[in-house]
Amino acid sequence: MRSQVVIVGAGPSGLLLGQLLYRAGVDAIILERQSPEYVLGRIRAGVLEQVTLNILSEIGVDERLHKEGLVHTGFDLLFKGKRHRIDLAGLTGGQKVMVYGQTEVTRDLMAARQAAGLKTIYEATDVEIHDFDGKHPSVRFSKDGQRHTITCDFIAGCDGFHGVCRASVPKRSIKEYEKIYPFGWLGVLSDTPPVHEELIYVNSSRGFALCSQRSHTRSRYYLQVPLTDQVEKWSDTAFWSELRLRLDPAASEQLVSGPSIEKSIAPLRSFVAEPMRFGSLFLAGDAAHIVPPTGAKGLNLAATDVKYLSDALIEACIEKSQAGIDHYSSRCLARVWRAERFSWWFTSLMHSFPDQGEIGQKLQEAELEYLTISPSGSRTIAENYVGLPLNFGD
Ligand code: RFL
Ligand code: PHB
Repeated sequence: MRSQVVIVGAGPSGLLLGQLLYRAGVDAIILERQSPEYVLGRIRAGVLEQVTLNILSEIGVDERLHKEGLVHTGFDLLFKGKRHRIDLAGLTGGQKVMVYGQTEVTRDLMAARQAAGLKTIYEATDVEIHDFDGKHPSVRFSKDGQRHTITCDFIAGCDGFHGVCRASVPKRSIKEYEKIYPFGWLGVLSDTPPVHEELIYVNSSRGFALCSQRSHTRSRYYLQVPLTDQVEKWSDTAFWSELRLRLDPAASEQLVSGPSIEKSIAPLRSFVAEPMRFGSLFLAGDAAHIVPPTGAKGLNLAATDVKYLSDALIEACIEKSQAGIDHYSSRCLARVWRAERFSWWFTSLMHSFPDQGEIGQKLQEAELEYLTISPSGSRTIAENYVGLPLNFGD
C-alpha cells in the first residue's frame, strides 16, 4: 500500500486531520488500534472553543453541532459556599463556548469520513513506524492475522498519550516535561437534567467538583478524589451525596440524581514533549501533550495542532514547500505552553492539595475573591477559557 500521509490514531486529532487533508486533495490512511464502538464509548471532553468550531465549520462538519450544541456565554465559580458568574461574552467582546461532547464530534467526523469513502483501518494491531528520520518512511501493522506495510511521505502521530509514535522516537531526540497531580477526577454521566444552565466549577474544602452537561437531559459531573480510590468502591449514592456536600445550598437542593450510565476515574497530568516533529514524523494532540481537564483545553489544543499540521502537510504535498513543516513544532508549542500554563493554574486554584493544609484553602479563597471582584482578574480567566486567538502574540 502507498499513501502520502499515514495517520496513526482515529481519535478526534486523527479524524480531523484526515478530513482537512482530504478537502485539500492530500490522501491519507488512518490506522486505529480499537473498534469504532470502543472509540465512541470513551466519555471525555465537553467544551469547544470558537477556534475549534471554526475548524469544524471549515470542513463542513458543523451541521449537527449547531443544532444540538449548547452555546454558553459564561460559567460559575463556586467558593466559600457562594457562586460568582464569569461573564465570558461580556469580558471578551462577545466570545462564547459550545457544550458538545467529544463523543459527538468523533461521531460526526467518522460519518463525514465514511461519506467521503475514505479509508480507516480499525483494529489494526502492532503498528510500527519505520525510517521517519530517513528517506523511505513506512508504517507496518497487522489486521486479521496478516502483516501489511504502507509506504508514505509523512506520518502523523495522533495516537494519544499511550500511543506508539512518541514512544518510537529515540530518547536522546526528545525532551519530556511532566507533572502528575496527587488526585484524580471521578466522572459520572447520567440522564438527568443539569443542575444549572451553565457549568459550575467548585472550590470547596472537601475538594474540587464540576457540574457539566451534554444536553438539557444529560449531565456530566466530576469530583476530585484521591488517586488511591477505586471506581468500583464509589456507589452512585455515595457520589451524589458527596457532590451535594460540595455544592451551595440552592444547587444542592436542585440537583437531580439518577443512575450513572458511565463512571470512571481519570488521573490528572501536565505533560509536554518537545519537539513535535522528527523528520517526517509529526506528533499532534494528546500524543504530544496532556493538560489536566480543568478549563477544557485538551481537545481544543488537539484541534489547533491538527490545523497547523494540515496547513504544513498541504504546503509540502501540493506546493512542494518545506516552510510549514519546518515551523510546525515551534508554532504548536507556543500555543501548547500557554494552554498548559492556564490549565495548571486553574487546577492549582480549584483543587485541594493534601500538603497545603488550611492555609492553602484560605489562599485559594483570597485569590478567587480577587479574581471575581477585579474586572481585569475576571478578564484573564475569561480570555483564556474561551481560547486565545490563533495569532496571539504574533
Ligand atoms: P485520543 O482521543 O486519545 O485518541 C488517540 C487514538 O489513538 C489510538 N491509538 C492507536 N491506534 C493505532 N495504533 C496504536 N498503537 C495506538 N495507540 C493509540 C487510540 O485508540 C485513540 O483512538 O487523542 P487525540 O485524538 O489527540 O484527542 C485528545 C482528546 O481526546 C483529549 O485531549 C481530551 O479528551 C481532553 N479532555 C478535554 N478536552 C477539552 O478540550 N475539553 C474538555 O472538556 C475535556 N474534558 C478531557 C476532558 C479528558 C478527560 N480524560 C478522561 C483524560 C475530561 C476528561 C475526564
Ligand atoms: C466535561 O463536560 O467533560 C468537561 C467540561 C469542562 C471541563 C472539563 C470537562 O473543564
